[in-house]
Amino acid sequence: MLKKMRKGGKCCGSDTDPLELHGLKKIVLVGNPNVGKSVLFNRLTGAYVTVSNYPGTTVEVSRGKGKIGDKYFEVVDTPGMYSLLPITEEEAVSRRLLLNEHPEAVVHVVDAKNLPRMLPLTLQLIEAGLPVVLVLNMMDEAKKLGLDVNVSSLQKRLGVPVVSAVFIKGEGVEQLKRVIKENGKLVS
Ligand SMILES: Nc1nc2c(ncn2[C@@H]2O[C@H](COP(=O)(O)OP(=O)(O)OP(=O)(O)O)[C@@H](O)[C@H]2O)c(=O)[nH]1
Ligand SMILES: [Mg+2]
Repeated sequence: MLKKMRKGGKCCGSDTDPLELHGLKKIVLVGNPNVGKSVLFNRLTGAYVTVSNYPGTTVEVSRGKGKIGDKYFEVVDTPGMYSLLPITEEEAVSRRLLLNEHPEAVVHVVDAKNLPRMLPLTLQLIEAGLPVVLVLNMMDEAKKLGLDVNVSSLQKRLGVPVVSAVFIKGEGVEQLKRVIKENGKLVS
């Protein structure tokens, strides 16, 4: 089932299709549950999004259209996942999305307060050859706890771009867009 929604819940019912996603390159947002993926999705996409069941499943996936520079992208908000080796139906859907939809960028959103728990998935994504950008979200809370994350050292050690963010305040969104634009397809 496909629902085209105007953000805020009302169905758009429009003749022209502001959500033409066909042929656009994809940016896929992944990460553990509750790390801020959907907050980022809302900041990257315009007024219209589609929410549909992933084929053959009851898992809902949101898709919207975002713009970086003068280029439009399809942005995909995936269900929370802990590992690329799926246990839940949600994780299986996220894995299939990542491996089958050939994203231009895979934005791994993590909670900066819990890096040791979050980074194993980053490594799995990198090992799978995906074009990963790591986003350390919730830096506001990490700072309150006195945690100091060395972004450039992490970036060097992982070999992928790392961006710090506070998405509820919009911080980090422009830098993330810049990184995606500059890196093009992020795989070598
Ligand atoms: N303090 C703080 N809270 C944030 C930040 N980003 C998101 N949140 C909050 O974290 C909660 C989870 O955000 P979501 O965007 O729903 O998380 P999600 O990753 O989409 O979660 P799932 O859909 O369950 O996988 C919400 O209450 C947000 O308001 C941030 O940078 N700082
Ligand atoms: Mg979400």
